[in-house]
Amino acid sequence: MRTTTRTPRPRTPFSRLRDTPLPAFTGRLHDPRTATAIGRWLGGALLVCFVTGLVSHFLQHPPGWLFGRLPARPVWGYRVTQGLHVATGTAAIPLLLAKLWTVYPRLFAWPPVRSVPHALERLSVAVLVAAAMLEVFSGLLNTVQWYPWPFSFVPVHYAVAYVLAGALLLHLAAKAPQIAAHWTRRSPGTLALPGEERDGPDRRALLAGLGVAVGAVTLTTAGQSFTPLAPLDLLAPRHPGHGPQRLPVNRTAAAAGVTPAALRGWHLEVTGGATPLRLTLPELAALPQSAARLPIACVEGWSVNAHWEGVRIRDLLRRAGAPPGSAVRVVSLERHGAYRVMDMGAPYAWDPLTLLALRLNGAPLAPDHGYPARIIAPNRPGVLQTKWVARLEVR
Ligand SMILES: Nc1nc2c(c(=O)[nH]1)N[C@H]1C(S)=C(S)[C@@H](COP(=O)(O)O)O[C@H]1N2
Ligand SMILES: [Mo]
Repeated sequence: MRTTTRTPRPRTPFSRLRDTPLPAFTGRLHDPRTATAIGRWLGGALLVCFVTGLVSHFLQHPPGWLFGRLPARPVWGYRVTQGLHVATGTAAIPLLLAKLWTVYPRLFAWPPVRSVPHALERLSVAVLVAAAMLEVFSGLLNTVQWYPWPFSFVPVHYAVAYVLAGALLLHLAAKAPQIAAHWTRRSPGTLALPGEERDGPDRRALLAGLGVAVGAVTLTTAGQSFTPLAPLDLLAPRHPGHGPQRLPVNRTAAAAGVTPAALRGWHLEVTGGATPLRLTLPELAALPQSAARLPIACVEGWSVNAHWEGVRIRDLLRRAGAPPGSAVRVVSLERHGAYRVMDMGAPYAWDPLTLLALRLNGAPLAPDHGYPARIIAPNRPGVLQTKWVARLEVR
């Protein structure tokens, strides 16, 4: 891009600013065709990210009417939707930066405001850019569990998603004629539209470079949830095989304050049914054991399949005299922490694959994986796979 620092200024109500120099942009790729070509990919990534984000939100925080209706199948459902959420959100970052580079000369358009509709359109673009930047970068920092802001991540990330979706729809409506005009590539022989470069080596190089950047970011991070790419997993915060018992850990026993002293005299209580239970670990291990191959799929984007063994929650519920179809509240012996208490609707609680797991990948649970007992259920976010379980309450 070549930039000069002075451009003649027409007389306008802003002529007080007449002598302020404005940059003039003669770079050939800041045109609507490039903006449209990049916008298509960015729009696709944001659409997938938005839909999978809604899935994640409703699985984690279901409203009352949905609570007992969430499906426990397919077992890998959340693994796929959350893997896509984090992968498309990550890919959106280079796409968004390239899109902003393409259009930023319009920041310096003169006059800055031509009419009331024009002012509103510029305002909506400001909201769009701010929401998009906040959304993708807060999501990126969440994947590394870094929260350098005073607000709580989940409600803000969720609310800004709607602001972004609304601003994006408005933007697409306002730009519909230009998008339609620039959707397809024009071959070198045909006439370019006003203000537009023909597709040539410049644009091809820019778009190819952007494709390489998106591909590189995706290939070096998607392995955290898509196991075939695990050998290329260089930039993701987690590697699927790294951790005790070949499973990553989000919160260690030490971080949760689950010490050997806290575990002394541990037993499981099942309350709220006709025949409340109180079981020691040897008593639990003597009950009929079941096995399940299920993933931990963390909301932060990593996921791994594992082999779990333990007692079916539904067997414990039956023994405790719980009415069929009841829901369960699971309480961890962890004292503080957002994931100490977890509610489970009937479709999960009575599913034959939902276990109070005692063993992982052929050995007793490591302390960091929830020893002596933890929940593992199909098609659920990792945050709800409660570790260090102390009590099940029939609801
Ligand atoms: N009691 C309790 N259970 C918990 C957590 C926690 O902080 N406390 N973290 C959850 C999260 S966010 C995830 S992703 C999984 C991870 O399980 P793992 O550490 O065994 O891989 O445990 C979940 N269970
Ligand atoms: Mo998690």
